Amino acid sequence: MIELFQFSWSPHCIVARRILEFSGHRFKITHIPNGDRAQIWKLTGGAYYAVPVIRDGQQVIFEMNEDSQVIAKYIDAKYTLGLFPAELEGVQSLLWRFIESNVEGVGFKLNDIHWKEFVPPADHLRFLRHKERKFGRGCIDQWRRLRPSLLEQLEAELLPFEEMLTYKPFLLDARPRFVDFDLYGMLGNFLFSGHYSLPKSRPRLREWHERMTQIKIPETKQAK
Ligand SMILES: N[C@@H](CCC(=O)N[C@@H](CS)C(=O)NCC(=O)O)C(=O)O
Repeated sequence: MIELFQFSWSPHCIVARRILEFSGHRFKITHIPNGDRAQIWKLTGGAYYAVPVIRDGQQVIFEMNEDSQVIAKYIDAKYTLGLFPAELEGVQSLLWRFIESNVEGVGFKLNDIHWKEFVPPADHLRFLRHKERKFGRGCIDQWRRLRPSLLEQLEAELLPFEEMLTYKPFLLDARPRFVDFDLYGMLGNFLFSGHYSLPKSRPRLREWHERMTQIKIPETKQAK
């Protein structure tokens, strides 16, 4: 059985988790404290400290660089999920770069505004220090002040996806492909605090999100 090492609000972990749920196969979740990656470090023989990581028997799988999708491709190949069809090569790579920069880059700030509600107190110091070392002192207060404009920015970043869903139930096709899960994960991080919903001006995206929350592989078999 695949074991997923994750923390709940991580956008990339939500991608991996939703793909595993979609596969319909049983899997195990192991929660890693955001601020303490010792278990990941040990598991990967000192090669990696980020999440997600998956373990499948003797194999430990993690990303090679910012743009690799090793975990999704591993699960896809193991369970024949059809998330990376050859005819969508390249298009998906371009899209996931956009999704993981433009959508994630705004969504995580909006979620982080509410960090004290979901980061366990024992991890507060490490969480804040990690953010401030990367984004500067007072960054989270600044994002709180910028909340209305960040929401506007996210709405604008989501317009191309709303357009893509005009004639299709999923972003590229009649069934979900990898980029659907990728967008779902980045939005899952934005929505994690429970303080937001998807913009009303993006009704097709809202319906897609409902579909993406429920869908399992057997339902997609007709739409190969
Ligand atoms: N490209 C990687 C990115 C993974 C990543 O950035 N994970 C974050 C959590 S969402 C992380 O663990 N970052 C390192 C850290 O927080 O120290 C993937 O798709 O898995």
